[in-house]
Amino acid sequence: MTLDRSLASRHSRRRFLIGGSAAATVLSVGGLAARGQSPKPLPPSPDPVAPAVRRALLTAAPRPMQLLGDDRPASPLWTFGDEPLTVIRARRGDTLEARLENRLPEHTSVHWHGIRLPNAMDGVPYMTQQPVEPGEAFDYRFALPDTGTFFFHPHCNTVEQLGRGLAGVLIVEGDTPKRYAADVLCLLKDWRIDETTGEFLDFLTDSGAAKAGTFGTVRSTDFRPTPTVGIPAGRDVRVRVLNLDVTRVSQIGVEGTDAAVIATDGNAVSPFPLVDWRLGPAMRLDLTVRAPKPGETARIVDYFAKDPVTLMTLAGDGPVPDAETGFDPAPLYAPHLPEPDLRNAEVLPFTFSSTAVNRAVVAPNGDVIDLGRSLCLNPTTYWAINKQSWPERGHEFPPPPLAELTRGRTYEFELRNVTPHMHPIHLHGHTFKVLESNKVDRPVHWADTVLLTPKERVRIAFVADNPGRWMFHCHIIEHQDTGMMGYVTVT
Ligand SMILES: [Cu+2]
Repeated sequence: MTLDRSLASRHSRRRFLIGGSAAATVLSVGGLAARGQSPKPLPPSPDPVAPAVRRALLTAAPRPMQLLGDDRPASPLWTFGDEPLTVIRARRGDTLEARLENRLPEHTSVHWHGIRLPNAMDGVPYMTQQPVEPGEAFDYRFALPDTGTFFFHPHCNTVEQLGRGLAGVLIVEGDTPKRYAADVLCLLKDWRIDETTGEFLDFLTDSGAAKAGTFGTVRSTDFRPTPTVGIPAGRDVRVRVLNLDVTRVSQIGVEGTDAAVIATDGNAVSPFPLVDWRLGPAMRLDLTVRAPKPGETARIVDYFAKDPVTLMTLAGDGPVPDAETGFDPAPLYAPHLPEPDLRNAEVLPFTFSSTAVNRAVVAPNGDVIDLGRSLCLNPTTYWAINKQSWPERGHEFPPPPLAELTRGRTYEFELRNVTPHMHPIHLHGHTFKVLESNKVDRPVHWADTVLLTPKERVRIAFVADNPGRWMFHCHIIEHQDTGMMGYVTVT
């Protein structure tokens, strides 16, 4: 298959964004080029061979690090290990045993974003486990049913804990029929730091929380400012782009070489040319990129600005291969996910809105909840799902579920964003199919997080096959922390 980049659609999109129109009425985010081709079926995934137990120790602790450079003051990061980024690699079918040791001054937990795991391992304090107090430990143990690019992070006071860097990447291998010449991480994260002192600024501001979120002051890719990464010249490499920021939506493109999308949120799609793809917080995009010739460079960019922002420079290293071939991204193995039965699906509407009035968080006895203790929320709410704000009464007193789902049944969620802001909506414990939108042209794809643009309606579908109480929330963390969160039950 030879991919032909859609220059026409790129130009029309670029024209569209001039003037910084973040809320463009019609968006071209990669689907246009895909439309012309009927997607080829992906090769079936082989069964795992010799599954193993993978062990990881996650010691959550304050670790000052020099984010701004060697000659600049250190910032008080919180991390899971001595390196700024902890990466766990395993294979599909393996069992992950991860011990969390909490050496932070407050309680925490680990949520494994996108992993279809048992509810008790989902890492949501009060909902699926007791919070892990300072000095305590918790053992996570679960099988890894899916290949792909995942990550993990706390699920309480997330705006600060993730804001200070507490996150890691989980790569589940076994999805490549053909080895790539390199496997590159491109992890996007902003930092709210005072560049003079290195100290963190307020993680949550009322003005940000009530609107698009509070943006970082310093951007980074792989914890560095705009890194240059050498890749084997003239070969096809895999690039795993992860948006681990708490706020910023990026619009990913590649300039200077060919690139194709091969997976969304870790789930394989029939490769299609990357024009650009909006990546909200928590979303991932796997790309195949043709490495430039020796001495030449290409760039991974964010188009969500007046001028494209370079996120990473890719430099062609070493000799060109003897037999040069055209760019032909090999598809990954097909995902192993239950196919929704759309003809018999129950349709449930979910409306994402702002709240009419900001409310204090009140306990059943009328007391205002002591937020210093629960640390899971902000005292005011700005957002709601189906007019219900989380939490009305704190994580310790969960509200009723947004929906009660019957195990084994297919559900179609109609997600309606009635706000003028973007919301990346995440469902725990399940992977859903993004079917269609009234505004954005995307190919049908699997995801665990879908970006709702202003006034957008999106239909998603999935089989509710995983019993438990599953959080359903916006992944702009200030929105999550100020009301845009709920849960569904599967019984
Ligand atoms: Cu939101």
